[in-house]
Amino acid sequence: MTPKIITSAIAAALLASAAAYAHSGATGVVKQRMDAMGKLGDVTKFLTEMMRGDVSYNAELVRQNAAQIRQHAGPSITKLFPKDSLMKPSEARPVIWSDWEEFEILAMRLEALAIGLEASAENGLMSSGTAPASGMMGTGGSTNAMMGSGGNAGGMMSSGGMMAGQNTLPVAADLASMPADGVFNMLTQTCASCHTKFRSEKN
Ligand code: HEC
Ligand SMILES: [Cu+2]
Repeated sequence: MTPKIITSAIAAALLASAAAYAHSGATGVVKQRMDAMGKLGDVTKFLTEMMRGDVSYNAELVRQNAAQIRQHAGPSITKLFPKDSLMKPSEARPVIWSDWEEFEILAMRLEALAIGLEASAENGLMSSGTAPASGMMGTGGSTNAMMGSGGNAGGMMSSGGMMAGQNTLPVAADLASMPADGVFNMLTQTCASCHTKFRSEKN
């Protein structure tokens, strides 16, 4: 190795340990939720690469990673935010507890979108041209049955689909008929919506 390569390897190692160190003071529920959010961050980064086509598309991997998000969403998020848990170095904002309903619905929305991503994984990417544009052509009748939301195909644009606000729950059957990257975009918007309002920007 040339000295330059050695130097950058060391720099990379230092950066990695600095990132870990930044939150090493966290304990208890704050540490638990930072670890859980960190896991969400890793999974989302991987899925972003796949949705962009940097990694070749693999429906099974999309399903597995979406399941990871599902397991860290909904009640798994809200239970890690007991009232007024703002111990350092938490970036949580007090508004979480004054606007708890909105916080909770964003956590549930993330869970619903993760389930929707699992259901839409087989549809592939919008850009691949193989995904159905919309409608009832999901791959396999098991999808709707699994999600327990049969006759709810009210159309993507109406209730809770692509065009709906962040504070509503999406309709499962709509998500199941969308291209996976469309669902994934809605999912990452939900991460961002929650962070914008409920996480401080101090880091
Ligand atoms: C319901 C609200 C909510 C949703 C949805 C949400 N987050 Fe968070 N996230 C937070 C809050 C609040 C914090 C700050 C927690 C703390 O520091 O105590 C946070 C912190 C983080 C952190 C920093 C963790 C650390 O070690 O400090 C990452 C990374 C993160 N979120 C990623 C994600 C990703 C990716 C998603 C979507 C897949 C997501 N989050 C969805 C509320 C949310
Ligand atoms: Cu942290």
